[in-house]
Amino acid sequence: MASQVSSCLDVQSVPESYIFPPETRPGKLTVPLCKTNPVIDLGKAVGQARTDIIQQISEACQRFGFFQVHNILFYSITSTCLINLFCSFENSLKELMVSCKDFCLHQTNSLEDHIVLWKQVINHGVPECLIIDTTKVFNDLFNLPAEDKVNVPEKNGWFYTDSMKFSSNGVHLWRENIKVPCQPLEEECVQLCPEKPNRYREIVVSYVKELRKLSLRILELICEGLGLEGGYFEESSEVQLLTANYYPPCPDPSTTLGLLRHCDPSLITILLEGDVSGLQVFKDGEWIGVKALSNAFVVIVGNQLEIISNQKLKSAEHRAVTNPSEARTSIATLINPSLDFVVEPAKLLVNDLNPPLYRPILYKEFVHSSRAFGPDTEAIKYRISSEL
Ligand SMILES: O=C(O)CCC(=O)C(=O)O
Repeated sequence: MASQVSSCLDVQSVPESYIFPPETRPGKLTVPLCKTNPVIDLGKAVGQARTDIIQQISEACQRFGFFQVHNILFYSITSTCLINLFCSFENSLKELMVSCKDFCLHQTNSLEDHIVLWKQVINHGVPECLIIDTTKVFNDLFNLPAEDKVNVPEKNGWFYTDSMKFSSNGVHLWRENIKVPCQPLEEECVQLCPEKPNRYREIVVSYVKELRKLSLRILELICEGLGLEGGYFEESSEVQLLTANYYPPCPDPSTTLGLLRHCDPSLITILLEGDVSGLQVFKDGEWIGVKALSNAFVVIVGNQLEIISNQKLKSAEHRAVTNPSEARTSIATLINPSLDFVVEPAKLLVNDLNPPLYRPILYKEFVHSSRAFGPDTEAIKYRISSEL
């Protein structure tokens, strides 16, 4: 990515109002990286190799708690490929059931009890050129002069915030951000795109459509992995939101944060990390870095999925750190319920032995009772356990 510098944060040393107190700041710059996680080719999970692949998946999950996956669902539909599609689907399910075991707070011996927190997806079917174009369009947007990025929400529907607006107890985050509503993708929503950069509307509309398809496919796998009837998440996935972050190079990343620790208020989030790493996930009491991979997505379970699954799925606590040399742009699309949707544990997943851990709540209430979409997006995981 071209090195860009946000005018607001083009500084030689970190201004005091951006320095977090010692207990919140990232401190050490090198955290363990999840770079040794295996890449598993689900397309090979046929015939004799199938057992091997299942074995690799189990080992990966025991050792790393996550893995990267090839061939998740995307084959052209010829009669031969349909068979592959079926096998991949079945194995994707298995993978969803067993992955990220290490991240769960309450471990049990049953694989079915350990479900996905997050994992990276490659061979996801989103055209690479679209990923490149989308990244470029957001880089261009963040590089526009300040007056072109001005936020006029009532008129434009999108929310741009510069770094000065993000604060936690008076400390600013090292990022710029834009939030764009994108589903229901009606004409009105399309018209609400920023006018600049020129190709923004065309590219971002294509991108959110592709990402919606990918999200719904992954949700279908999760649905089946949970043992819920097909289409269970249809009603709870009506809304889609895009949020893009721009983190300029920072003179002292050990004292600053791009984004505070938080869990997503979504059902599911699909994050394009870009080519520059900066995402960290909290695992076993420490932060681990998620290595950025070109053309790969990180799938993050959000709070609503944690509630609906009655905590069989755990939302991942994550944050974004900065780095001294490269600007970083990340693009997340969140699938959310509509505001009037009542979020509650799925009836099929609760019984006398597994009582509901959350009371039903209107999504609107959830959003209002938490800083779900605020500039700080603080960890709201604890809030859903203690206050719902
Ligand atoms: O930039 C990142 O890697 C994380 C972004 C994120 O967590 C968010 O936008 O909610």
